[in-house]
Amino acid sequence: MPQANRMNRDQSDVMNNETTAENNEIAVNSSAATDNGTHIPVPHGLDDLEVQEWLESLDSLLESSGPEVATEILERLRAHATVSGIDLPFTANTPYANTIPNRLEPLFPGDQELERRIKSLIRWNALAMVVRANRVEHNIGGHISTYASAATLYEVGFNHFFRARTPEFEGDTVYFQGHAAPGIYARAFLEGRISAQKLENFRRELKPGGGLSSYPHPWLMPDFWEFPTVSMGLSPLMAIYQARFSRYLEDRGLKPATDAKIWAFLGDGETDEPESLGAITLASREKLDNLVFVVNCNLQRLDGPVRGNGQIIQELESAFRGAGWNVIKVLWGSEWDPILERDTEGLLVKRMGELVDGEYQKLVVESGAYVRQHFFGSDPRLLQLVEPLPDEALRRLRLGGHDPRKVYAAYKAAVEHKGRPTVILARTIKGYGLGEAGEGKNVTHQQKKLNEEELQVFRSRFGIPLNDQDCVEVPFYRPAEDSIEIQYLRARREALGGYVPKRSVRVATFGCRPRRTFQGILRMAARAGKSPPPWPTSACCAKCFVIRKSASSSCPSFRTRRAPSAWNRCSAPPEFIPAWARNINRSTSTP
Ligand SMILES: Cc1ncc(C[n+]2csc(CCOP(=O)(O)OP(=O)(O)O)c2C)c(N)n1
Repeated sequence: MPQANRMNRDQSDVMNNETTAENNEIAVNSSAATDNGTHIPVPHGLDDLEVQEWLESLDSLLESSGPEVATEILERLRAHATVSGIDLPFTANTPYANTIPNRLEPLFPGDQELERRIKSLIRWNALAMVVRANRVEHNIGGHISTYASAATLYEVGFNHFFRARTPEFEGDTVYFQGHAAPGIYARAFLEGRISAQKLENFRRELKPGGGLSSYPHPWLMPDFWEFPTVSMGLSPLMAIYQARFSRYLEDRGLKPATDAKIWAFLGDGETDEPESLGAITLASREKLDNLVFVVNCNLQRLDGPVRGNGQIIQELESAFRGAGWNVIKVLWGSEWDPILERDTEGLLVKRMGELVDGEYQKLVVESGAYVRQHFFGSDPRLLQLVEPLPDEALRRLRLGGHDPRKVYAAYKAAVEHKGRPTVILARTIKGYGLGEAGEGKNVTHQQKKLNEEELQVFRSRFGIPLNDQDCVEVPFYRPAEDSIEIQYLRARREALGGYVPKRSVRVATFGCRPRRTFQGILRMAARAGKSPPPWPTSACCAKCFVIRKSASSSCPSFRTRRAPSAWNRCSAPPEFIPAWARNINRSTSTP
């Protein structure tokens, strides 16, 4: 097929938001003008003007009636097309574009510049922790690149979304991607919750003064981590069941209904673990709108691309949409918006969807001139769109997962979404900011040491106030307690109820039964001699259970509905008391 024809078919694909079926015949409108080589004939005699009119009428509908009405009309058109005999090809994919367009983005509520400075300090300390540990002990391990790619995804969460547990509110539950742990420690260091000594002993918890575990684990750090999230695949599966259990407790009146969310952060490579996607249909079947997945799509895993010859983001989108999830793609940063705006023909979005991940990874490590030639250069009209931009600006076109405004918009839409769980597919660069030391490179996952020059480049890029000499020592850096950064960071956490992650144990305790309670059983067991049968143990347990049910001094199980007065003596925190019991808590009436 000649290039010109292929392009026109592609263009109509974008309009349809579909992949054109292979058997769709393309009739070339040979009479269409080819002015300066950019006007290309379109199929079935449809000309550009007609396409433009359809697009404009959709735009005006959007403007006058909003996205809900526009969606309804498109759905009706689709249904009408089907009954009219048009065999629309099936696709679970939307174009390779942001789900939330620029014009529907909410205002970013924070101080973006200040948040960037805080994030830069966290980046530096996370890197310093791994580099220092590996200087002291060769091959101690740890990961720099995972957090480097996910920093914005976490910081927007910490500054605006993750609510801590308070006496009044159960708090959000956050499953952190295990390999991003250095960044979470580095934030806790700025918050004043983890000492420099502990950072120094990363991965060496038994050193004098204590250290930090490689990955999240409540056994190893019982006051900090709430869940283990490595091996990969654990957190998505646990998050689904956590969200479901939360709803179970609410539906049975065992805890008050709240809008608390369960967040799970995972890597795109991690989604290949069978546990990761194994229960996603359960989440949609149960309508778990208290659940948000954030997939950090840096397109890489251990030593290469997740899908060199395909598109992991599109693949995940169809898997999650097919399973009934709300999918939000955050692919392109704000710098792309004016270019997209100039592109009235949808050519850029089409082009974005053409590249496979291996090609995108190549663009990440190349110059702006290369991006111009090999990405925009596929069509003279695309080249025209970026003509005013210098090469350096093309190299610096950010991806969506590194843009706080885009990430904020996605998180806000996710927490407000009703009736379905949400997955956010955020595109990032693995090793973001490492430059020659590993930004977007296949080796980046294993990067644990940086040379002097690489450290200085990183320091300068993120504006860390260390001179050339000091910076090669990779010291931990924390601004003064009264600095604007620390004040801001503390204020944000205060507004969200406190620090996260933080593990606190709240188990209702049961008093010890007096020995005489079990006297009869013990006497009979004694008669059995040295090796009593197993029944005395179970008899003791049964006795405890009976006592618990009658709630003489413990929490009744919810089956004690017939004995509500038991709740009067219950020492459980109020949110554990069922709604029906709370109402009658001070009365003696039976519900
Ligand atoms: C079950 C399991 N298999 C393999 C590993 C080894 N491993 C550690 S990190 C990693 C790649 C992670 O890739 P991805 O999920 O894309 O995260 P990224 O670091 O790129 O953000 C692998 C395979 C593991 N930790 N757990």
